[in-house]
Amino acid sequence: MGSKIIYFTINGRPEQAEFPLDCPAQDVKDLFRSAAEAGPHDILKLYNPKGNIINISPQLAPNTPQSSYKLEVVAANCNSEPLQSLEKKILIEAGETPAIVYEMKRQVESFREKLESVEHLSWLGLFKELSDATHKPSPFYHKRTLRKTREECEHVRDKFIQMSSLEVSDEVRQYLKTPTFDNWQWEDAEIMVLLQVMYVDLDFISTFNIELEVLQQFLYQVYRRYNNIPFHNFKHCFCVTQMMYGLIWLTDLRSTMDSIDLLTLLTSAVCHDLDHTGYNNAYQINARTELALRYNDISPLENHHCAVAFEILEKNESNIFRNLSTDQYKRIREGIIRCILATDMTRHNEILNKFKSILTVFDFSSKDHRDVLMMILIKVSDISNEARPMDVAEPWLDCLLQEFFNQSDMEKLEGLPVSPFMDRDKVTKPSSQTGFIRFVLLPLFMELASLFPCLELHIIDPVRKALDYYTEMEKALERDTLTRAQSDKTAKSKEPSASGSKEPDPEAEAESSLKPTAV
Ligand code: BYE
Ligand code: ZN
Repeated sequence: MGSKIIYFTINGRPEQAEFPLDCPAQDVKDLFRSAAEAGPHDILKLYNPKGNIINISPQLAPNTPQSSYKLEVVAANCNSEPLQSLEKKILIEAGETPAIVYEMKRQVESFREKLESVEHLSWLGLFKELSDATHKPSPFYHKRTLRKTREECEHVRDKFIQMSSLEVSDEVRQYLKTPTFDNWQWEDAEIMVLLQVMYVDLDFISTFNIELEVLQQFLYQVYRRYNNIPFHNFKHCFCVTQMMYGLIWLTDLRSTMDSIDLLTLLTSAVCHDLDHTGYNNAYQINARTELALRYNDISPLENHHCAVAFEILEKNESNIFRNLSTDQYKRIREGIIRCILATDMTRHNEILNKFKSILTVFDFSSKDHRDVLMMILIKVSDISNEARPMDVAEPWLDCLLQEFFNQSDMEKLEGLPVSPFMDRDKVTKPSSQTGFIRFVLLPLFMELASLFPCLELHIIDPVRKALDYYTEMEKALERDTLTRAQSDKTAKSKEPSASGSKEPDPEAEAESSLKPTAV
């Protein structure tokens, strides 16, 4: 039988471990324990390059020195002072330490660990990776890392300008019109070129007399004002815009709507999440943020995205509408505001019901009807990840849950209400997604497909596949939880005083990748 080599670093020092493929689990753990020079009561944490904690087990995926794991030791016996003296007092009075004190100690310990290890809480100044002498904790740490730096922006802008003079192939131009497009293959500067291609290929440049430098400046300002957050970032902006672009071609919207409507749709998609900070409206309102205050709790985020859009469009050098007539500009501004405000999911039923009520008599010559359709189109594009191929869609769900979990962590820390669907202790990938697809996505998509039957194939079928996929994953997860509970029971009955080994059963690890990513 062969052996396996695992590359990892400990305190920045590269190490490699070799063990036979049939090595017992305990031996593998001991191997890492000695590499870390850790004591028997220390806790070992192994991270993959993505920053997720992974199990130390014989099933560890082999890696290369370039994708090495990171091993960390956490001393287990650094109890907090007040608890220790409390424990002593109780010990004197009660004779033995009650279980509840142990439980309390465990909770304090796990909370401390979280404060020290969760990067997005690093502005608290407790984050391990930053707690060297050079790092000055600041309450603005989060604000500083949220925004893109000037260097980053200018680098991407220069690359974009350089690339935009190159010809984009017909093959890519066609691929860009389909919902199967894979956003993960393209870097930000390339994405900006692709956005430019969309404006060109819909003939907006000639129809509205848009100068190429103005379009480029506009796209650059948009890029700059999407923040570095897990989900509502520039790549999300691109995906939503690209889905809108795909829908325009698939439904042959150019034959039923005028260019102003199409320009409104595409530009609304581009701008619809500008300067999102990763915290939703409920948070804005509960935390009484500046945005909630400014917009009186009425769609604070969407109002802000829209205001930032027109801040960019107010500048002559980035105003792609600067050659439009006053009337045209008025119409497009009204349309963009309507579309972006329609992306507030608390208005979902209101908008869907309005669409349903006009569907049977839908008339493209009615402005009211077209306005509702445009709101539906941006809503569909906005939440359409699951209409994409599985390997494109699934990472987006990980990103979304990570952003949600970051928010709920902050809410817990600030004592604000926590939405159950954002709570990492309550939500799993499949449980959240099956409900969402059944009750939100499919009902919405099916109404649109009843107006445009060709969409059945392009967006409904993949969503149905995704539902099957997550339903299977949910079942597997349930089985996994059951076996885990059973093997826990047998382990306890075999060895009543088994101490310490809290690591999960390595046999259950095969399925553990189905659980939501630990963040
Ligand atoms: C929505 C609202 C705000 C931000 F947890 C994002 F189950 C979304 F609710 N989107 N966009 C795409 C989604 C998706 N929400 C969900 N699934 C998506 O695919 C469900 C969520 C994971 C949860 Cl609706
Ligand atoms: Zn969005």
